Amino acid sequence: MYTLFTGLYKQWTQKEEFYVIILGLDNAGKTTLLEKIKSIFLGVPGLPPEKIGPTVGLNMGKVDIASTRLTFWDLGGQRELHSIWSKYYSECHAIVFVVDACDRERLEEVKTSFESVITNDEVEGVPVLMLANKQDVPSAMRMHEIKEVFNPIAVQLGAKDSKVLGVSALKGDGVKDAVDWLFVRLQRNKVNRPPVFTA
Ligand SMILES: Nc1nc2c(ncn2[C@@H]2O[C@H](COP(=O)(O)OP(=O)(O)OP(=O)(O)O)[C@@H](O)[C@H]2O)c(=O)[nH]1
Ligand SMILES: [Mg+2]
Repeated sequence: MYTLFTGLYKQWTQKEEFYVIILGLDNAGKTTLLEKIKSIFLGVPGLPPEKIGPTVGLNMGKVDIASTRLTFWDLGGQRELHSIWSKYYSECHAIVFVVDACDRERLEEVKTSFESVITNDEVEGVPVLMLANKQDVPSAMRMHEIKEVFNPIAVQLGAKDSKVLGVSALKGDGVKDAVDWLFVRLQRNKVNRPPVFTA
């Protein structure tokens, strides 16, 4: 009896947890995004932008939506840290790839990096959300420009759920929509990548 009740209690109190990795080149705005997600969904002020430095290891943030927990892993984007990204592929449930839409000079580098992520066998079937960040800057590439560049690559995603959204991680514009998109796709993709359960 004890076991039965314990089991039921656990079932009622446990949350489904999904892991979301945030990737992209250095300076794309990944940590700023994570801080904004935390401030929107946890209702507490995130780290002020001037206190955010380049990420050397990783940052983590947990957000609960209803009975679901989204755990975000923000990984460092400097070139020498890219080899670490793949260690998270087999366990992740979704990928957010952040692009600095103001940085036209590094577009080729971004394309190569994005392509190597999405064509890795270990991310097979994982939803991919590309965020064209820094849309608050007037000179930033707009959505049609970004899509023109990345849609030919995204074709390789095959059956994977994917989307390109414009955001400003700094101001918060589009950030809630981005997390909402992820939430729906994570639920929809449970058969391919089941959640883990957490107390
Ligand atoms: N104007 C503008 N600046 C932004 C935005 N998001 C980030 N930044 C700025 O871009 C710079 C880099 O932001 P980070 O969040 O540290 O970038 P990162 O991708 O985490 O960089 P690494 O940790 O090195 O991989 C900082 O100066 C941010 O204030 C945005 O939406 N708009
Ligand atoms: Mg960072």
